[in-house]
Amino acid sequence: MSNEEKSYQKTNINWFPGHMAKALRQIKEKIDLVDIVLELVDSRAPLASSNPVLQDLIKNKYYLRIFTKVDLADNNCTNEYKKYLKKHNIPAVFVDLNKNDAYKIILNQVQLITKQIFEKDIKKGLKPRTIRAMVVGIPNVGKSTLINTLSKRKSAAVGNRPGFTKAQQWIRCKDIDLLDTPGVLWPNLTENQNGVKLALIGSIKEEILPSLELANIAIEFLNRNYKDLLMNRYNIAYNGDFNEYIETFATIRGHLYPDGKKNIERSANAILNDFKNGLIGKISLERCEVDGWF
Ligand SMILES: Nc1nc2c(ncn2[C@@H]2O[C@H](COP(=O)(O)OP(=O)(O)O)[C@@H](O)[C@H]2O)c(=O)[nH]1
Ligand SMILES: [Mg+2]
Repeated sequence: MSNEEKSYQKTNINWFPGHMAKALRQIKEKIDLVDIVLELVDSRAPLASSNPVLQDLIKNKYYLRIFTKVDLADNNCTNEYKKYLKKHNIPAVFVDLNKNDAYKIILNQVQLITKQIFEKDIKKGLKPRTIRAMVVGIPNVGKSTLINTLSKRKSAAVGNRPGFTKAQQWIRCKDIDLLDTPGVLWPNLTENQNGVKLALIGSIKEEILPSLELANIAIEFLNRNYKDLLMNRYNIAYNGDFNEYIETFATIRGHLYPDGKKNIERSANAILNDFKNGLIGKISLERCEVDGWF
């Protein structure tokens, strides 16, 4: 373990688990090979899904934050983030990775940010080499989707490129080369109910809380902030009593055990799946510079 990791473990963080240390070590080992780090965060909870120590590690590297799943997030919240980032000159893009234009948006921004690296070559009339990037992020934010789609857009002839001794490490795409192992980071679970939010968006296993408790939190949050969406989806009035709500839900859905008893566990999971997959509507769990929303 490096001194840096040790100091992270000592000073910063008691939530810092071993696999996080490993991911950061891998990133550190490879960071010099790339021009830019692409960190994917979930637009529905961009703070909870970003990595708090990544910034320290990548210090002088070019860096782009990619807000994925913007199609699932609340447009009002997304616009607040956009405004904030613009005001503070922080490079970021907001994309639905299932849409084709996402890749153009990302590549354009990457080229813009890394332009300086290649300015000398361009001035000399040389063809600049391909940009090299590293994709990092917590589970389920879209790393594989991004990498798979970019690599499918590969141009037919990718020539031998000098400087790649270990060619197999790289996924060569049309306008960008990606390191083939995405850095899977571990989020900070203890602050600001991050763990609960990340369970709700599907980035960590729900076992952080029993599904009934998690569904209870989801319903109360939705009732507070997205009452109409909640009502539209299930058509059950929420009067503040979750047990009553989930029992009604189980009855309507026919979630029953063979003996006729209500299977409210199944109902809770149905709600959590709907939430995770965006079926209740465009919902954000965090707002920019607004506390107490979740
Ligand atoms: N709606 C939506 N779904 C996405 C988006 N990006 C990824 N997904 C889905 O999210 C899930 C996790 O994506 P994946 O690429 O496996 O995430 P990884 O764990 O970071 O590699 C998959 O079902 C993707 O289809 C997006 O921008 N919008
Ligand atoms: Mg993956």
